[in-house]
Amino acid sequence: MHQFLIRVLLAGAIAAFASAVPAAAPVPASTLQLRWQLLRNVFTPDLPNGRSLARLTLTNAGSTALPAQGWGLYFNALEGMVPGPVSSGLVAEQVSGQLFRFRPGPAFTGLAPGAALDIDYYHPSIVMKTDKAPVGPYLAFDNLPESGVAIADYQIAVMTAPAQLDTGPGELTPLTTPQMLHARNAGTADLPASALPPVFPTPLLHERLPGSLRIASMPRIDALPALRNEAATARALFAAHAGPATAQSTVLQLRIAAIKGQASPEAYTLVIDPAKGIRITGATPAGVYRGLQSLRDLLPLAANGPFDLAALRITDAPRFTYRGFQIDVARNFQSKETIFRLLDLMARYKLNKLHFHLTDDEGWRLAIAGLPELTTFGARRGHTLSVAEHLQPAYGSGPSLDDAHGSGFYTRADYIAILRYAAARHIEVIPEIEMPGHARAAVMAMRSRCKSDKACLLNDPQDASVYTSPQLYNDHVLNPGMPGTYAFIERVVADIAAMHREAGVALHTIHVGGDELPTGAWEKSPASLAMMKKHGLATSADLWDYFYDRVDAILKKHGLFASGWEELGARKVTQGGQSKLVPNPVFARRGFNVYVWNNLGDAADLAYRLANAGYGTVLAPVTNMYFDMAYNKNPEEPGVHWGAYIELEDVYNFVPFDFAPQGKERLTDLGKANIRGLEATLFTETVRDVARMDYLVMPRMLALAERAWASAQEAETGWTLFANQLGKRVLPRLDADRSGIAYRIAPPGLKRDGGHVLANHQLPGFTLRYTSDCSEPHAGSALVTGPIADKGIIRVAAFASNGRAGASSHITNP
Ligand code: TNX
Repeated sequence: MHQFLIRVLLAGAIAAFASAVPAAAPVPASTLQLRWQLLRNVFTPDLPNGRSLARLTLTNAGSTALPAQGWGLYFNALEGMVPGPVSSGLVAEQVSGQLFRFRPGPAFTGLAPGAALDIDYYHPSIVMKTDKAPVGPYLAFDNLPESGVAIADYQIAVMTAPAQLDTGPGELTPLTTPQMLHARNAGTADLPASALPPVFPTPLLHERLPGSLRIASMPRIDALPALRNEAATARALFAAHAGPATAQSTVLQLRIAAIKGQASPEAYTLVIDPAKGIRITGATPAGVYRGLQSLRDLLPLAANGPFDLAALRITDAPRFTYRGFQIDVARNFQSKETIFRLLDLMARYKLNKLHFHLTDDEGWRLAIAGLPELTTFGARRGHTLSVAEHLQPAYGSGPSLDDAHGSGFYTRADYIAILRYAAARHIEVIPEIEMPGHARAAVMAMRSRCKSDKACLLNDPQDASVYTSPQLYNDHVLNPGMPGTYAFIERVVADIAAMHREAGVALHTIHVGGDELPTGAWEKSPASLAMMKKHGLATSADLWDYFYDRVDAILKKHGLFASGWEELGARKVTQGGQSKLVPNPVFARRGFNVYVWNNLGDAADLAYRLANAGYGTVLAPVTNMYFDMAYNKNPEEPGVHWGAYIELEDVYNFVPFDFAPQGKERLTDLGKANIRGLEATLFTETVRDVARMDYLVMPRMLALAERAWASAQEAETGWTLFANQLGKRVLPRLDADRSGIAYRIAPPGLKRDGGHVLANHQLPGFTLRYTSDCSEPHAGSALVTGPIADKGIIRVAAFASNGRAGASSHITNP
């Protein structure tokens, strides 16, 4: 027999034996300890932007040696690591995407009980954020290839030393210091409450009228049956404030009528009349609902007993018809309850579109009738080398299939419940099905379903194309040459439409992805090439048009228009040797909505060019609206930063009709009419729990809401008003309502002045407390009431109205 064959048979026999007799893992992972630290950033002529040398220290705290061979230490890392031999005789390997492992090399001799191992390795770029450190570490042994055990005792050290913080001469952004914050905050005047608009977001028109209305009990709600939902909302608003309605109760009238001078279906008027009670008139039920959110803002923060509402009249309508928030539930799954919580928050601030990023490479999160593998396979992550039954761990979900963010999906009933919950708040859910890139979960799930049935596959098994996605995949794209691709999209679209019908909630569009198809994809796929030949297509770009033409036809059949990322309306062309995005004439004026995230470099005006070319355009610029970006460069600030650092001010200062730099294309009148509105996104690579979501989303969502709802205003006085509104009205109300939203409380600004320390805050209205004994300020620490004369390390933190503290700042007062 051929020697090679013998070896294969032998290996097979050993594998069969190994799986028949489950061996025990030689070292329990519970006795291993892992620590991560950044050693230093390294700059070389060939890598002028630098890379980071990091160290993982593995300590064996058990009584059994970790053997010289036969195991792997697995983890996820956002930008991966440099593969190849590392210190201590180990070898770094990419398993798939951003799943990496260290394996013992031939020289490794094992790790004895009590011994520690330093694993020094390189990250391919600079690690400024601990979020780029390895996450979800676990150990797997070769004799149990399908099971892994989490290393629970894992700690990541924050970077503080100069060698860790040096980002090289090419990187100009400094770390944010208390002095910088002080200078920035100093421009914000403290306004009296009487100067603030009565409700948030700032309404179009408001006027005080003489007198006030006394509320002593639940108002009697006078509304037609068509406003049953809004009447229930109204009752809930007063439930915390007033006893049961009586014959003497004031009246709250809810009406539908045209609002003079306002074309928006969300326009409303709200009148507090001392004689006639409260009246909210909406152009539609949505207008009434928005008016009720304004009424909530007028109620006292906490009431026991009667209270007075100042007489006033508000006439209000949104600036933009599209005021959206995108949540990615693919990377890290978020429960139905978390989505409800998000919808409640959006509704409060009059946002009206939930862009639901339901699928991506690392997860398919919606049950689709007749395609169970999408969720049995595509919605589950856990350690596996065979990838036969589910996906591998990602973003720190670890080896267990039970991780609540790695595994999970919405059943049909869950999705319908979410649609109805949103509809009751007049929020439209726009489901997104990612394609042709960002589709690995679907590709793998369908591969397991289709087995040898080639007509049902989404990928071409003969595809020899060479490409890499930003998440380091090369097997994650739908193939436009495979018939299964279109059958699949048809089935998914039909079932989503069916779910919306079942929910009684209209579906107008599906977001069909389009972002980041890597260069090189499809190019060496026989199926794609055959499709191109058949239809006389010359390039991959033509094949792209063919693909989306067919997707559009599927959507149209169901009465839907296409939405997608900017790539849906932009083509990559080469001009003067440079690759550039230009509006694609093929799909302009087809009724597509494009979501433009790229406003970097050459694409700074891409949104305007697309709008001018006839595309409905949603502005979601990465430099202002990507809430997965960290607030600033400081290592302890969570999030990523590939596009920008985004402070609250940066979201607020986004000027929708004039954000492209000088010399770039400006909006034409037609283009302006094509701007549908604004959207902020939360991609969730670093968002594994609700507290992190709150921190990244809030209060930045408030700046989005103000920009998207309120009419355009003067930027400078605008910020001062906005900051005062947040600090004195909006956030205290969120606290008083026991929303549980743990929004970010900015660290205070500090500076030395003479022998004193001056402290201020981003949001006037927050309480500042300090210590001078190195301890963290707490609710009992001294109040900052003026210049601080104490000496030593002065540490100051801001406190919300419910006593919750933000991160502290400190400065030395010698
Ligand atoms: C880019 S911009 C992506 C997402 C990532 C995000 C992380 C766009 C439409 N796609 O796949 O999650 O960056 O910031």
